[in-house]
Amino acid sequence: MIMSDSRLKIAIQKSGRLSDATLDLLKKCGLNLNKPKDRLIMHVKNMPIDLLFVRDDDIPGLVMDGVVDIGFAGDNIVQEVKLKRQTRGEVAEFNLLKQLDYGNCRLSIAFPEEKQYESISDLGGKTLATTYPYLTGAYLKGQGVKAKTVQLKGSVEVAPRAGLSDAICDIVSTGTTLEANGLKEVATIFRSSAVAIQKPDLLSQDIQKLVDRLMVRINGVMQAKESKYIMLHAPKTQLDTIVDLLPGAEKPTILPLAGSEDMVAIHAVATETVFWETMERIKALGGSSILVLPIEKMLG
Ligand code: PRT
Ligand code: ZN
Repeated sequence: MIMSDSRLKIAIQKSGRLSDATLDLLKKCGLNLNKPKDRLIMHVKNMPIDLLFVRDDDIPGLVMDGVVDIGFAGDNIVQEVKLKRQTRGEVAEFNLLKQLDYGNCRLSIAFPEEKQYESISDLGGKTLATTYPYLTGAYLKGQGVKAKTVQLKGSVEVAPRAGLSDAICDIVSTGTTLEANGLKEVATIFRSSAVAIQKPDLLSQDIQKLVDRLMVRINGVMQAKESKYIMLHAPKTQLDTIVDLLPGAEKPTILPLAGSEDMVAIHAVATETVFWETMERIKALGGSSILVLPIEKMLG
């Protein structure tokens, strides 16, 4: 299978932490697709889009070189590749389309628990194992610390115990891996999430239109995830107080309730989390039949 120039080319991680969330997002945007088993390229049936399944490390470069139009990758790997390419004098441009709401993590320096650590200057003359030598090097340089980095593609957390380094700089999400390996997090150097990036060169008009449409849909999916549809019955006397309690709901719909003179129905979209406490307060004000429903898509 080959990729065609008349179709939007998107690179996503083949298998890893970002794969399912990215495929899920694209499906919610209306792309008709199933995860292929061992295929590199997949043609989306209902839209002129081709998906390229690759390793996350390759995605930023494919976008910067214009081999694909768009890529979904962790910002950590995007920034690392950018710094690496800049250092080597290679093409390192891209356009950030959207910071996404998954793949959240941080790149942190961690030190063995039993070793004394006061401040970042304690790293002077030390060796750090990391998958991100450019981001780590830039941070240390910015802090005025002269330390050495050794690049490891995996199992970074075992490097100090294996005698390969004094400390590490690795991706942390819950902190469980550091703890399990007797390491303490001493400095966060970068906060990351998945991002959608676009190649720097101009796209053809049709392809750019498709990208714009996709971005509107991505925004709609992300907005819908944060929002909830609220329906409830409220006494007319408490209407204003109850409407004020609804989080981020601007213009609620107020409807008469059949067979009731003093109660109305309120329908509203809340753009923030609706907490149990809010619902309890509404109930205490005489509200009833309080429903909080998920929203699948939002437009406009
Ligand atoms: O095969 P391929 O090269 O595509 O994948 P990969 O193995 O290099 O990457 P993968 O799938 O592990 O991660 C892809 C992206 O997910 C990363 O570039 C980050 O942007 C993001 N991400 C989010 C994470 C984590 N959370 C994460 N916890 N990437 C890695 N980890 C690892 C970390 O390296 C460490 O080993 O999980 C461990 C720490 O997790 P906690 O929860 O114990 O702190
Ligand atoms: Zn990788």
